[in-house]
Amino acid sequence: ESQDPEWVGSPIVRYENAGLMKRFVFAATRPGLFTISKEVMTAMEEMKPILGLETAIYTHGFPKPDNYQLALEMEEMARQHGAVPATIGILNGKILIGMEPEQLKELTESAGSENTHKISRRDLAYHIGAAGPLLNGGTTIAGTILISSLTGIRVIATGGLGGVHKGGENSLDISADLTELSRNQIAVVTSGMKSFLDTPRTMEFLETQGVFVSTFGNKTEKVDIPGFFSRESGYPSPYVVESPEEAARIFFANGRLELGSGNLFFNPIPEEYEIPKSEMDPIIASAVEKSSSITGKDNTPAVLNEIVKQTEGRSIEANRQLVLNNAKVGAQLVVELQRLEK
Ligand code: PSU
Ligand code: MN
Repeated sequence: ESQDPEWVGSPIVRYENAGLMKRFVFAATRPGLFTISKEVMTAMEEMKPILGLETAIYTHGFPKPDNYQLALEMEEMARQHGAVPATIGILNGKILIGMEPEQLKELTESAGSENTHKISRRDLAYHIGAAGPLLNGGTTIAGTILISSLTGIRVIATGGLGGVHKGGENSLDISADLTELSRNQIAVVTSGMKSFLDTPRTMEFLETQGVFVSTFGNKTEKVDIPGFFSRESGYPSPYVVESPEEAARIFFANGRLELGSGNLFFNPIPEEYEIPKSEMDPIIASAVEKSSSITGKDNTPAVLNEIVKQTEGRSIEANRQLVLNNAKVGAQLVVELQRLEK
């Protein structure tokens, strides 16, 4: 049991947090740009803990109709642990922050259609401003961080982080998730970078960009950066954090220091669902090889598809379980953060 630092709850902290209100105002004063669901709007007004959720995982990761079920389960998991879920995405040319079940259904069912895209920073303005048919989009971690940050949402839960791709030193394929993390004060709960990325280069990039990287575990043990489907990656985590409460304190300190950069909290897949590294390694190698001719934003979905095939669907269940567990931990983190800020 650790005690709160003495600055928790002081008048000066309350004064600093008044800045948060400005961001809610940003969303509220831009009519037509964001559509905030009733549930999320009420949570904003009442300063309740809000957990941001991405949607590229539904439009470009999970097969239909499981993607819709998962989206509902993610929201329910957040609610069960005291947070209001804000599922973020683009539907018919509008940025949604929080979705009604029918909207979630429409977006997830549109996965795979030619007007449903994967949305990162560079894609955002086009999808709400372009002429032509109304577009849909699943926001990546990068897109979700960006939109969350504009609207005062500080914690997001997700599955797998983008990173530096293998061979990235030549292709320059480096996920915008990393740069977005470096420029926004957001806490992201994820189970590792996607298994087929270049872990050490991704870590170097994050270090240069000043992003705090940690993994949930026991400080007295050696803890790896998790390998997504596996708990191990062979690469040590620079920091170990023991609980969502501790994560909230670190992120809170990050905010008080106005570092401007994000925090990564890796949450390893629960043991009972992991696919051991020894089993995954050859599958990943072959999936990457088979998808090597597909470049840009289509590479990630192609590799993931190949992994699903080669694990005969086990990777889907592993992914589902880890992402649900992240929604739980993300909710606990934001609940604790809100307590510290009061
Ligand atoms: N997990 C999946 N499918 C995905 C992603 C994660 O099962 O498509 C997404 C996440 O949204 C992540 C993004 O932010 O892939 C990174 O893609 P890229 O490497 O193109 O930046
Ligand atoms: Mn990329």
